[in-house]
Amino acid sequence: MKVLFVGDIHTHDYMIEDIKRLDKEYNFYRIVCLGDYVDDWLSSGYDSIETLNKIIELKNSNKDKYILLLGNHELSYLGFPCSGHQYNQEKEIQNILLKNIDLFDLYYSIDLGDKYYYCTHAGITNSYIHGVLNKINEEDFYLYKTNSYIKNLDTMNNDKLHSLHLLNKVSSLRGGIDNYSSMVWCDKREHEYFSMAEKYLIPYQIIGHTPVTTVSNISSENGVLYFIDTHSTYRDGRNIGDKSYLIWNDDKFQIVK
Ligand SMILES: [Mn+2]
Repeated sequence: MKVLFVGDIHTHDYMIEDIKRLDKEYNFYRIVCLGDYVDDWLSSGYDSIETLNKIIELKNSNKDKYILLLGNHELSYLGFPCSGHQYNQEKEIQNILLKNIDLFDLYYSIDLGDKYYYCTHAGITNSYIHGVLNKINEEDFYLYKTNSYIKNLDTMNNDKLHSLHLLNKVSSLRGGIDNYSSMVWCDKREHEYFSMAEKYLIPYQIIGHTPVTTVSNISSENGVLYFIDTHSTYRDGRNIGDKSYLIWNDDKFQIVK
């Protein structure tokens, strides 16, 4: 089984060509896009619309193969604006997202080797589990104990438009005032801090959102967190990362271009 993981696209159309090229070469079982399709330092609202339409077209071409997750920049057009928000075309971007909301997910989980990996835009910390996911339904928490947060993730995903406020948790590392960040906002530094301090409740994850110079991971005794946003740029358009992709190739992870 082969799987492609795609980090933040941010209107970079060359990435959609990369996806098609790599799929011809590997014939992936799944292609998981980790969100943030819209908004870039140097792009316009029209670029966001174009990229969004292209990614939706891909999804519609094979709904099982393509997994589209939502990022904080999509949330920006669903009621929680963040930096980079393109006000001129905001209604049009919002309409595209609302019309196609069933094509998007908040998370995706997949069995790779003998490990169960959770993919989200920014990663799920223990703090977010304790602070939000375990509290959605206190009664269920006592009934289901350890796996209630997984059940609540699913509940959120099935009712996305009524769960968006639960994603609006932003720590000071990303300019917010909350004590921890949600799974579309969490900075890599929060994961580094917690993975050293305590065992992760969701120990295997694949994460975008924080730009990295190449696909990299934080591994600890109980798990591995992969960071794959290698395509984001500085404000002036210079690349931060090396534009590499993470793939699962039958029995192991590989980094490809
Ligand atoms: Mn992001």
